[in-house]
Amino acid sequence: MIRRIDLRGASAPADYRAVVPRAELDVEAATHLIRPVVEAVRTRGVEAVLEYGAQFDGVVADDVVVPREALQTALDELDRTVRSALEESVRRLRATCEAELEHDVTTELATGAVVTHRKVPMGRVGLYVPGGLAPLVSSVVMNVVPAQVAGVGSIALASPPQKDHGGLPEPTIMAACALLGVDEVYAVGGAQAIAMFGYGAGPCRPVDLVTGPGNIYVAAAKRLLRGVVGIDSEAGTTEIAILADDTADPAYVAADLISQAEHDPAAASVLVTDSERLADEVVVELEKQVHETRHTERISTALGGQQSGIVLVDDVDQGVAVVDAYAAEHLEIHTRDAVAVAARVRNAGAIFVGPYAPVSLGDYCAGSNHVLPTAGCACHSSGLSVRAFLKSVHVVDYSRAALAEVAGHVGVLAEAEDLPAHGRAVAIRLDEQS
Ligand code: HSO
Ligand code: ZN
Repeated sequence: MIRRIDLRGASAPADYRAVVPRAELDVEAATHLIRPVVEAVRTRGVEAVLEYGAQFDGVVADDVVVPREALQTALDELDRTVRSALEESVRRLRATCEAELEHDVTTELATGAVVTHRKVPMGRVGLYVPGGLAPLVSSVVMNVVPAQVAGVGSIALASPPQKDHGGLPEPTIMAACALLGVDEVYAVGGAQAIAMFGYGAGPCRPVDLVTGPGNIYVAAAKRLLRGVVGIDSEAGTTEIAILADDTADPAYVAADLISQAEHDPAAASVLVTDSERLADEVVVELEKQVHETRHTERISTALGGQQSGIVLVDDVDQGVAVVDAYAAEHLEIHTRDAVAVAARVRNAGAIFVGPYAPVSLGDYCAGSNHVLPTAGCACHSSGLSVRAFLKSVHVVDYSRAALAEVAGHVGVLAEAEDLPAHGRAVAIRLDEQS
């Protein structure tokens, strides 16, 4: 059911990225498919958004706005245990967000020569929460909490309209919005939601930044819209990689591979191990556990897909090199000295250390964020955090004396670049009074 890739004994390939499992349909290919959607929303606005809602979500509607009363009603009707679990998730995430909140940094380079990096929240952001195969209520928390802690003033949220709910988003998603005080909510999904945020459409004004997870089409829309708006990272179809040695518990490893395969038939579950015995035991466990789950078909498809696999390596050192090349959205470490091994990994969206930190803890209640870079983007992008919602404005404040002190260097560099007017703009200030 899950393929094997044997890298043992092989002279190490120059680049493991070429040999690790990856999906056939990559984000770049998906951009070609959704370009017309983005273009239609840019030129025809909310009319196009509604048409795609009918086409992709099967919901015929004449408005994209979710009424505030519907949000409040959903909260009033929310199961009490779900509400308290959400509150715990919010509490833990808020604690880590507040701890990482960055403050202005002021440097005095000489007397009267001061540069400040002023941290300013984005003015307006668009947060995306997927509906798809599962209503990801937890993604409301993961998007909204860091935005609020950063101090973003205007927050809009979009989630796909649901046929079974009168064309509104999932009730738990609406309830979580009300719980967090987000009242600008749109029943819009997929690439059209990202385009609506980017260009503005009907009642939705354009935003400065779009964040949130989604499927490959959402990730592709973010790639196309980058530049028109800021984006957090390409958080597309979910992935888990597990680096394990012979000390790992095969039942835990299998359960965790299955947990992320549960998201999507295109989800990726990858085990990297130097223990053939563990690999065999994990396969036995997978076969047993997959049949005990609710979404057997979806999970089997994900595990059997070419994006998933068991990679056999000679030792943990080679394993670290392989997972670094793979740059997983989620990486679990089940080895001896897991803390030390985790410290050697550069590329991962989030690392889960040891047997008691499964990815699903991070999905809901660890206090970390589950909006993470996928498809190898973890080598250059980070998971969603307060920092994503802040900009740094450089504020330069020099006195005349401080300017005079460095004026000669400015003049020399201006001449070196054949831009004498640059030099003159400094000299003119000093000439007059000298
Ligand atoms: N594993 C997903 C997030 C999620 N899981 C939400 C359950 N609900 C991507 O990190
Ligand atoms: Zn998950």
